[in-house]
Amino acid sequence: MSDIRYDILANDLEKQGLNVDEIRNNLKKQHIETPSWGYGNSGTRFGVFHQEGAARNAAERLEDAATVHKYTGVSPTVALHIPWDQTDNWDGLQQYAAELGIGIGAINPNVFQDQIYKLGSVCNPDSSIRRTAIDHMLECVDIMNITGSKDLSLWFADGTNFPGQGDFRQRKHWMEEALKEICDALNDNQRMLIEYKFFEPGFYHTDLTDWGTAYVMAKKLGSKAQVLIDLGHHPLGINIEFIVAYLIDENKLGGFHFNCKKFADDDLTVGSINPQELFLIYNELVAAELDPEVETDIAYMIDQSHNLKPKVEASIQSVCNLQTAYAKALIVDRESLAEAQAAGEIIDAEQILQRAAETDVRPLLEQVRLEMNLDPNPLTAYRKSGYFEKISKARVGGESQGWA
Ligand code: PSV
Ligand code: MN
Repeated sequence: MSDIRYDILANDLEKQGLNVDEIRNNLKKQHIETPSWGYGNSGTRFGVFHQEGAARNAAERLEDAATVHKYTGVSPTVALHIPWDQTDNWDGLQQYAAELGIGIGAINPNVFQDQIYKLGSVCNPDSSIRRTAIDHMLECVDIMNITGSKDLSLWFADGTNFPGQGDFRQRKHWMEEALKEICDALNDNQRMLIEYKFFEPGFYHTDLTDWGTAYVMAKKLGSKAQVLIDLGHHPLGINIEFIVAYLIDENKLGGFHFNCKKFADDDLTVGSINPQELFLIYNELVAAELDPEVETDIAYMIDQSHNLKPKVEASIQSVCNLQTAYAKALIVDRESLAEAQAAGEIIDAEQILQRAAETDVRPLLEQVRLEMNLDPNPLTAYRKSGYFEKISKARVGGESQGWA
């Protein structure tokens, strides 16, 4: 039986000519990958705040990811970071994930934390360090072959901090050579996602500084390489939704790392400060998804470490924010929008987007969750479940694998 609030909303959407059954189906098919590093202790460059119940190893991180999926129903995979999630038994870890009802998603090499990477990884002036970095990424491809992962998600801290420190063109060539070698090791069902970052830890320049530099690499490498947009890695004024549309049109948008550019990196909850921006990003994604001429294969992943909020709760909250943005984008009256755009009716076009953005989609999401046999309110259900109390008691002491 449906809620009266849902009936009123569905009725209103049908009147706009929208197909509500299809919208609910799309919402059920949404897939948001959570990061293993969002469940263990982590921090900023200034310090790490340890949390009660934080996952100490890869197996515990899988348990937390499975819990987030249990309450949201749309986060069936978890991304791993190597060596933070290193194990000598990949088959066993893969099997444990399956037992928990989730899968292992993107593999993220780590070529930024070891002491040897002080002056960079694949653009390091020392060829033996460049080799070590490439070998680590090739080892990650071997891991992908065991875990069945499709995406190798690459982020490089490479850059310089001082004028004259490096030769830009030389470094570009080193980057190209490294990416080519890794790309060649991928099979036809695998791809590399190239992340860019505007600044940090290189504050003078970064070797992959924006979507353009990542795009050039992906274009040269061919169909196995695409660009990954991490929302946190942009200058504040940038129009991310435009980048989304542009890369989709070039068939080069491969993935997302959701967080927020206000924080410049991984730790601010997606959609918490600027839900309108997130809606406009999803508006472009849905426009492409509904366009029969466009083919997309985008990995939607969260990249947040949650160093202040309780981790599982913050992950559930983030997934729910992404469901809200997607739902709002799905209810945009696209026919009327196209008409208003063609007629140059700016106010009407903007109002059409606003109508969707201002709609309270909670009854729609609650209905979808009920149909998926889930509690309509994932966060409340999780809080009542006793999971946090259980992990707080169980995860005391012992070795911690990972960042901190
Ligand atoms: C780097 O800032 C980044 O966005 C990359 O995706 C890393 O793999 C991730 O954060 C975790 O530190
Ligand atoms: Mn990222």
